[in-house]
Amino acid sequence: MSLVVLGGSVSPFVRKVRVALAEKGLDYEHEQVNPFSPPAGWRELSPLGKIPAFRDGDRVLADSSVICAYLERRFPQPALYPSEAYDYARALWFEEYMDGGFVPVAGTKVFFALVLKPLFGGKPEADPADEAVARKVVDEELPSFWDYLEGQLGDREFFVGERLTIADIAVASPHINLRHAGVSPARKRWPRLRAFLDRMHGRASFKKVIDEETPVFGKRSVRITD
Ligand SMILES: N[C@@H](CCC(=O)N[C@@H](CS)C(=O)NCC(=O)O)C(=O)O
Repeated sequence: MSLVVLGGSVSPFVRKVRVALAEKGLDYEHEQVNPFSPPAGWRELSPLGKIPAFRDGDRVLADSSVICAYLERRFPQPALYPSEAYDYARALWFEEYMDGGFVPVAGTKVFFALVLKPLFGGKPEADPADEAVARKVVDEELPSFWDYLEGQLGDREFFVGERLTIADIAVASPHINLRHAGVSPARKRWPRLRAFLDRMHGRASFKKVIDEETPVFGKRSVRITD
């Protein structure tokens, strides 16, 4: 068996696949691919040009949600998707809420501006104008996502059912990008969500990727939330 994840570690979508593989106890190879300067033939692996792509022997797939769904059928245990119909759909909903709703806001307007842009530009700090925009997004756009997540989680340990699902992985993954940018949901206002993130980021599957990424991406000196 040879499983290969292709895509830069810092992508929340690549991370989602890597954490799912780790939670299933699967070994895999990881090839770093920058979607903005991809290797020759990249579109044959990823027709939309995005990361991640995935290889299982001579089978090729793209899109983190598709890859995770494939992994679930191919390696059913431990299950990362609930079996009950409504719970299953709810888990998919949280995955979509994060991938399609949260990441476009948090990833581009905060993480890219505060971390990747200065890093690629060889600058020690973010551009003050970008930082001002990021602060505004953190103050005005992210709270409604965090309010929703806090309410949906309630007093439970996981977002859907009694054990870890793809919903939890999808919620926790892009919050690592925010963490690299010095941003987290404030403990006082979103205590359950923040405790959930602490629990998730402390799991071996997440800790491994965090330990790998933090020396490269987590060097910001400015923290814009507590
Ligand atoms: N729905 C896709 C989204 C993947 C995605 O947007 N990846 C970003 C990096 S985080 C990318 O490859 N961007 C390059 C581009 O849009 O050309 C998934 O879940 O895999």
